Amino acid sequence: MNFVTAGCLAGEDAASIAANLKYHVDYKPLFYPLKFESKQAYYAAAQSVRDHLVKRWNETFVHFQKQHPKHIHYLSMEFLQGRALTNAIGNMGLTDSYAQALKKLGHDLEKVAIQEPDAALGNGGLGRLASCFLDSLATLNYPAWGYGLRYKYGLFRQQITNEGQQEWPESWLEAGNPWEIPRFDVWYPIKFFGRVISSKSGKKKWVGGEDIRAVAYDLPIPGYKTKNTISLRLWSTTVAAEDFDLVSFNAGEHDKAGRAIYSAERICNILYPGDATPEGKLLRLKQQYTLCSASIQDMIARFKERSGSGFSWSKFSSKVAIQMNDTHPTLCVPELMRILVDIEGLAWEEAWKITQATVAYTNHTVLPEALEKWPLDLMQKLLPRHIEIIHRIDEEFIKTLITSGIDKGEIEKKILSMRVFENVALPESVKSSVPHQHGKDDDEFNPAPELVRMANLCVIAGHKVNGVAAIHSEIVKDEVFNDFYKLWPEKFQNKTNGVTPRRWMRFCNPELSKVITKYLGSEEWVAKTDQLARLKDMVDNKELIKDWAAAKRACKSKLAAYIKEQTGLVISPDSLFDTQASGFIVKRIHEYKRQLLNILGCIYRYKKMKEMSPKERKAKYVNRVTLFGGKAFATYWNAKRIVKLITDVGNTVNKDPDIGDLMKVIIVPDYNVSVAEILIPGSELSEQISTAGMEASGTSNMKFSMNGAVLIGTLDGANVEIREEVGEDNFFLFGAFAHEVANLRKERAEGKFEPDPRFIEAMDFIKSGAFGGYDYTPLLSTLEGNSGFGQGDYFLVGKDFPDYIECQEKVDEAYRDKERWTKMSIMNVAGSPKFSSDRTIHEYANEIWGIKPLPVP
Ligand code: NBG
Repeated sequence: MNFVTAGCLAGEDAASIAANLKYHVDYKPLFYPLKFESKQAYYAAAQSVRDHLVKRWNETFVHFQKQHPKHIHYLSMEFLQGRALTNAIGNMGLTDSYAQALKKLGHDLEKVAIQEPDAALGNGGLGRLASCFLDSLATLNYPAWGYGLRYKYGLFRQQITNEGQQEWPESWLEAGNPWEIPRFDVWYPIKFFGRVISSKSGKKKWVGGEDIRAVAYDLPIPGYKTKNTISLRLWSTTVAAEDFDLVSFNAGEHDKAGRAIYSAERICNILYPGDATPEGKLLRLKQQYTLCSASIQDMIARFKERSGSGFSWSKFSSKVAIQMNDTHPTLCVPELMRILVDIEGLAWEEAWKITQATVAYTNHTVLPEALEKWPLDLMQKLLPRHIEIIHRIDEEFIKTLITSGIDKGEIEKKILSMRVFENVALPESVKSSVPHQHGKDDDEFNPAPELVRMANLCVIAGHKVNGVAAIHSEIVKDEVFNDFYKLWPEKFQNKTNGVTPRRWMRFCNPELSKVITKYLGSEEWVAKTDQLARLKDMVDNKELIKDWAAAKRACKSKLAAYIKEQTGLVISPDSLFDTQASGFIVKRIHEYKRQLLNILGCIYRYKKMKEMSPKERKAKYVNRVTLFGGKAFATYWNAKRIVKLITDVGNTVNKDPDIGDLMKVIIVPDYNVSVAEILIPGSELSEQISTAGMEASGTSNMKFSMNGAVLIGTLDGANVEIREEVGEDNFFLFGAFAHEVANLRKERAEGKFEPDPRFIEAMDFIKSGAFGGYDYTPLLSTLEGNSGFGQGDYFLVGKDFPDYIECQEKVDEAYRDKERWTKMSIMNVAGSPKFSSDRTIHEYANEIWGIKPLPVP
């Protein structure tokens, strides 16, 4: 019997795929068997595609197993994968076959694909970057593993009502996840709490406490136009069967019987559980440790297996590289040390050498308040052996500093700011070498909390430290880690972020992709984005301009239809589509993205329009739809007030008969990867308006630009490099520069800053009740006087406001000239080659990880 034609194994042509789809419908039903609607078709398609993936995934594993190349292991608390179906068949070159096969069965691929829930195991840029990196790693044939946690609930589902935002749990696993391969054969023990015992020989052992298991779930990640298919391994937590308390259960104490199970399972309930309470902090630490411990045990097991008789620890770092995506996976460092020293019996010095040669750290934020610090007592309780190890790392580091030639008068200050611990007494062994110690030992010392600075540990242990855009990496060297930079300049690098052109151009924007392919002559640009630069020479080609504008318009119509479906609002595709949808408004630090500046600009504009005659309005402004996408952290009140303000402004403006199509203000609900895939291609102007120096890089700026949106932005993060690549004339620049910000804040705090009357006018308009009776005082007061973050208007909304609205007037002027605008759009795409994550990954591979491509034959 031929299994391919019988449909058990998938061939690659439409007929055998259709047979395979039928096979999955008939033999692996997930639904009531008499129905075959889009949902059932999606699950059948997903299982069928998975067959193809598993085949490639197995072949890749076998090849890597034999060749034993060096692998990168990318550890991240977040992976924002989005939907898998379109991406998987696109990368494997099976889109047409699947579309035809589904058609044979009465289905439309697009309608089937939107049945898939988003895998939203992340908050924003950091998690989406990790997912783009996996796509590039697979595409470029690099040996790699992604490691994360399998959260039961993704980032919450957002509903927008007249009250603003409401949150609902995102139960993405409710109907199962057809893409994952549960690996019940791959699990590792994870311990919490307990105590450390020493043997006579001084060997340490961590015993007692709570034992759980981390079980692997693998998601195959296919590369584009290659067989190579790597793994994203997500850990789920549970306990061994014997930990179910049968005796209690039978005695009717059901809660007690299940306590151990629930304690283990809740580790993977959600990403970033609230950490205001000690219980919340403990849970987050448990998550971080689970990720690190399970992943490292897994790497070591594989290293041993693949090394066979050639096994030697001296080869570990030539086979294993670990990237810590921000500080969340810092515990990799003491965990690797613990395993090497306590379990494998290596000497401290050798273990430290191996650890340092293995781990590297990426910093994703310059905001000091966002660098993680954990209470020492909590860590001590949860991870007693790791704290001993961290004490030793701290002590050795202080000794290094003392002998590093730092001026005697400076040394104490440097030690206190650079060591791993904060507010912790200095180790006995170094006390005599430090001239005068203020701190713990002074009687009058204020008992500040004892903390573990995760970022310092990362910098001390990592062999490389990188920022994520040129300007950010400079700030990392000059400010955030300046002392470390002076000590170890060779550790510091820049790796400007990138995004995958597969998901973010080719698959989400088939309309524009078709035009690009037509003019470049082939689809090679999808893997080799350098080709896009050739569009520069064609920018005056009238045919191209016409085709380009038509493609953009098709994307806008799609977006307009989506907005109508989601919000009931009708918008005209002839308007300028102006979007701010960058990541999520999480926690107070994200006020730096300044959605408030954008909405205040809308408010000012609306007020001016109302003051004009209809004729004047039409002459001065172009029709514009301002779109917002983003989620406010549930307990971050100011962010929620901003959402409410946008909603209120929309409710007033969108219904105003004087205004009509001149202005619409809309929040696109539940912004996530899939929504972005519609929103970004349909946008013409992208708001990248953070306070200069505060956005590490941004990645939506790259996605918008490579989909032909023109940026209005500050000189911040990757905006700086985007402007260089696309040309000054194709970027609307405004606002204070990063180097001016500190001084401007100082002036503001000293009361020397006189806000522009137009800014006051916009604020007063809100206060007048023009948008309803909601009390916006707490929000508006952050822009005035000394409140909020210590100084009034920390994010310089008032300072940048006049420049911003004047710049928006230039946007209007430019948009009136449709041909000029289209050329700017083309120049943005032509300037985007640098922002492919393929470029970023090559740089990491060559300059940090030392890995080489290994294509599966
Ligand atoms: C974010 C930055 C963005 C950057 C992404 C990816 C965190 C901590 N940082 O500017 O705010 O683009 O990381 O590097 O999420």
